[in-house]
Amino acid sequence: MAEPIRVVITGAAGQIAYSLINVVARGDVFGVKQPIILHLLDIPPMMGVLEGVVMEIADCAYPLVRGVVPTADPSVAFKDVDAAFMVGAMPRKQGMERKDLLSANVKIFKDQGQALDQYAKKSVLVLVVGNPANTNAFICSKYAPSIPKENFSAMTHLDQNRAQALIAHRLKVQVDKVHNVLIWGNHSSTQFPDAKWAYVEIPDGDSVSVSKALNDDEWLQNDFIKTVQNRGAAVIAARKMSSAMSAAKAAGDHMKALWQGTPQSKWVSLAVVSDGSYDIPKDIIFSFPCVVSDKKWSIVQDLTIEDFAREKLDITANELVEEKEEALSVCED
Ligand code: NAX
Repeated sequence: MAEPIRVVITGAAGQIAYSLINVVARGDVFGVKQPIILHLLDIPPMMGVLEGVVMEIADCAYPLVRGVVPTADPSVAFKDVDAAFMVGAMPRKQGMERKDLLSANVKIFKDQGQALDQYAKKSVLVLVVGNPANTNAFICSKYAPSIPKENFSAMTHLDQNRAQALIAHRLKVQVDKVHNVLIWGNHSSTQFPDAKWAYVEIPDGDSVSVSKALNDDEWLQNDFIKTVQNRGAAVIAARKMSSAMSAAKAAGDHMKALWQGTPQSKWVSLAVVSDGSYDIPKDIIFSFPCVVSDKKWSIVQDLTIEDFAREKLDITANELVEEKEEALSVCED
């Protein structure tokens, strides 16, 4: 058995963490041969609740969990961590736009970026889930200058899973037969869910493009995009709380892709620092199609961007540039 790795989950007393701890502790993310020490960070008023979560972790009798460190102290939470799930933030309430959340949450990510910089391993892989996720990841990275920018990413995998599931449902195929459905841009309603490069496995072992299999580009360019863009709001309207089980599953999927790599010819949507690919402004955290190997992601290159997609990429990139400016002004206050 390998030496245990240290994994921090922030917002550990919250609803996403309640599902995510199970995903991580079972071995779904780092592998069933990788023991872990769980660091659980929340704010002081939540320590009583966190105590109950720690009791439940013990009661789950997870063989891979070799230690649990519940704390409200970032210097303890981020000490020597190998992977960080940055979930802790104020969740979006019904009727609230993501922009309203920005000023409240960006400061949390400034402080936690500084704590990561000071206490975490330099190789730490940081996944930001708390909203506005892309911009929080930008701020977190900015305030952790000793950790490579490439180690920070934000989650659009939930949007990707939603898009993949929607297409599989429409095609009446099993969800894991659909591949390379992409999310470009911000984890917000400006995101661009893109099925142009997606394909579906067919029974004879071959594959066919989703566009051909569906034969309904009108749906792919309209209702499909809108349904994925607004799925988070639809879940809030129904549940009166934001997505939690599906967010935890997606956070596990995202970190697994980073940690274990992506299979041959399978792409994953990761919101990562832009290097100017596809004429996206440099330095914003933008969701691109990526492949991962040896814990390093690279952006899939040379996809043809037609006018329809160009317009959508520019809308979501512009929103991220604006969010970045707003976040910087909040942090510099
Ligand atoms: P909860 O309110 O259930 O839990 C958040 C937890 O974070 C609370 O226990 C709170 O005390 C804690 N917290 C607040 N400030 C903290 C700090 N400074 N340090 C450590 N912990 C702190 O929210 P939950 O439903 O778990 O959602 C968490 C975040 O995920 C929200 O920002 C939410 O908007 C975001 N989401 C992101 C998604 C994505 O796809 N990127 C989808 C799901 C979700 O909406």
